[in-house]
Amino acid sequence: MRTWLTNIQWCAWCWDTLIIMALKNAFKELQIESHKRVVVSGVWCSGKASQYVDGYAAETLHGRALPFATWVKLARPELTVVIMWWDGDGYGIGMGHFIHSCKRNLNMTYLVFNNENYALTTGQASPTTPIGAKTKTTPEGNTNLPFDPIQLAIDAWCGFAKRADSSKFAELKEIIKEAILHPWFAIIDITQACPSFKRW
Ligand SMILES: Cc1ncc(C[n+]2csc(CCOP(=O)(O)OP(=O)(O)O)c2C)c(N)n1
Ligand code: SF4
Ligand SMILES: [Mg+2]
Repeated sequence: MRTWLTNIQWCAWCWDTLIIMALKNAFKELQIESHKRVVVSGVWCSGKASQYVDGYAAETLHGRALPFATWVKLARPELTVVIMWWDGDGYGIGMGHFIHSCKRNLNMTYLVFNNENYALTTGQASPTTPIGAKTKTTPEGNTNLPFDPIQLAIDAWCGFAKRADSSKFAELKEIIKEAILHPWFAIIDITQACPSFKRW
């Protein structure tokens, strides 16, 4: 029997799967049925993440998931809108949209899968790569200070900003539920292991 898990195209040991499972369980426990929710993703290790969750889904362009989701929320305010973005996607090319979405504070939930590198393109430094980390673009160690997305979100008047860890499944699921129930824009920056390229 094929299930959503057998269709997943990430590395077998990727922790992205845990985040998807936490989101699916959060939807179930909050009784948000598939026709009442939209999951919007950008481009990253697998833009297919939005396709691994039942319901309306959109796989958009790199860095452009937030404007797409904003349009969906304005057109259909009764729907629960969850955006899945990645550190390169959301804090790099999509950074401007991130700040303005915090300021606009529409009722949407923004999950950032933060693996501290550009994994799809095989391991370059991202805006959250720590100082000293060796990547393909920083072979002698990263010399740029990483962004603190939570501090940035708070400074931009985001309604809800929390950090979570994909290895703490139950806690992550509860934070996702809290974020979905929050009436304003809610961001969760989720620490995510990427065994293939994050080696620090
Ligand atoms: C406009 C545009 N620029 C560049 C790319 C190439 N590209 C694809 S994924 C990616 C970065 C992925 O990093 P991240 O968003 O952190 O996701 P991860 O793969 O780490 O999960 C880049 C630069 C693209 N697809 N579109
Ligand atoms: S490269 Fe990293 S983030 Fe991408 S699927 Fe593999 S383990 Fe996951
Ligand atoms: Mg990344």
